[in-house]
Amino acid sequence: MYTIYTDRHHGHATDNLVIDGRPIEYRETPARAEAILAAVRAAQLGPIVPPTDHGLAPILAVHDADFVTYLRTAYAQGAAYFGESRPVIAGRDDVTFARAPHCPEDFPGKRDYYTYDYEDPILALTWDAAYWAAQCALTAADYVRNGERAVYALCRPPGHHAMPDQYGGFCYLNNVAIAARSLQADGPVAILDLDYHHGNGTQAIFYADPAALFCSLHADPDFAYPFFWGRADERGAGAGLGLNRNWPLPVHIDEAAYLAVVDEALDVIADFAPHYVLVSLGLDAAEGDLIGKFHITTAGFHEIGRRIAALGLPTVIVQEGGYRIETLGENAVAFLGAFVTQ
Ligand code: Q9C
Ligand code: ZN
Repeated sequence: MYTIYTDRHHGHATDNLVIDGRPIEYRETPARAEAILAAVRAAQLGPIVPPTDHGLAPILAVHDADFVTYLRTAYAQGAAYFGESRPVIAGRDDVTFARAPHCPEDFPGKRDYYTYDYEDPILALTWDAAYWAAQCALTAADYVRNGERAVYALCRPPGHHAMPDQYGGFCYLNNVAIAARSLQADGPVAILDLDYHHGNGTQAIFYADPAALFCSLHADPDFAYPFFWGRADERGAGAGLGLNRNWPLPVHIDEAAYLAVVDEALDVIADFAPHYVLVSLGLDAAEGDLIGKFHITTAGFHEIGRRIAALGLPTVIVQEGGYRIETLGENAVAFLGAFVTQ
């Protein structure tokens, strides 16, 4: 199995994030991707190759142009506005909020318009990292389009919380959505989101799209980020009505119950008969995760992978969350290995 990876993500890193005077431990770190990379390499899963550059067009097929322009220029705009270079970040921890009706002209207004929460820094190289993460997903899509059974995009930063025109939840560009949109040229796609958190960005992007089925298993948003999205009655709209499926789960669900829900989602996907499957692989559903509270074991991740692989469809696997560095690598390899052995 090919793994698509670039070290361009290293630039998106901070060890002294301060919000409202309080230091925040930002768990979306370079060490996450490095731990997975080392495990993929040690397990000899297959070639590890860099992304090719597809330019901005496939990104603009998902995200609004003004939002992309903002992401590209936010750091410089902030430096110009404040007269010094420093991370661009809104003010409060762990809050999501309703969107303002229009984009203000002045920088602090713009800054808060283009995000829906308050804990993600834009650093000097954040755009660069996000851009290349999207290119990783696009390159994985190319391989699968050209006949590979399954390909893994080791994306960082993650993407599934990124909306068409707002970032949040550690996500700036929606990598899986960008890959999915490019694959839709060949036919309908299904996206299965296994991250502990609801994939609200991906849901929003494909909500009314009749050529994309979105299925998400996640912690009940009554108790978990992103709070305002992910309920079972969010079923899609217009021509996409019925093609958005959410399974909000109890925050301490056990593995057997979780696997039964995976089967439900796979039945829905099989009925849809997509050309391609894309998996948002959040490893924060793992036992002992520092943010997620599920209890999926390493063996459980292999079993989930095995059941998805049994669909027999060409599959793009895109890395999302996962914050327990010690077990990220073995869980990723357990999941991915299920696609290699058949
Ligand atoms: N103060 C992904 O897993 N809230 N994003 C964390 C810590 C945000 C997770 C709470 C969680 C976002 C891709
Ligand atoms: Zn997550």
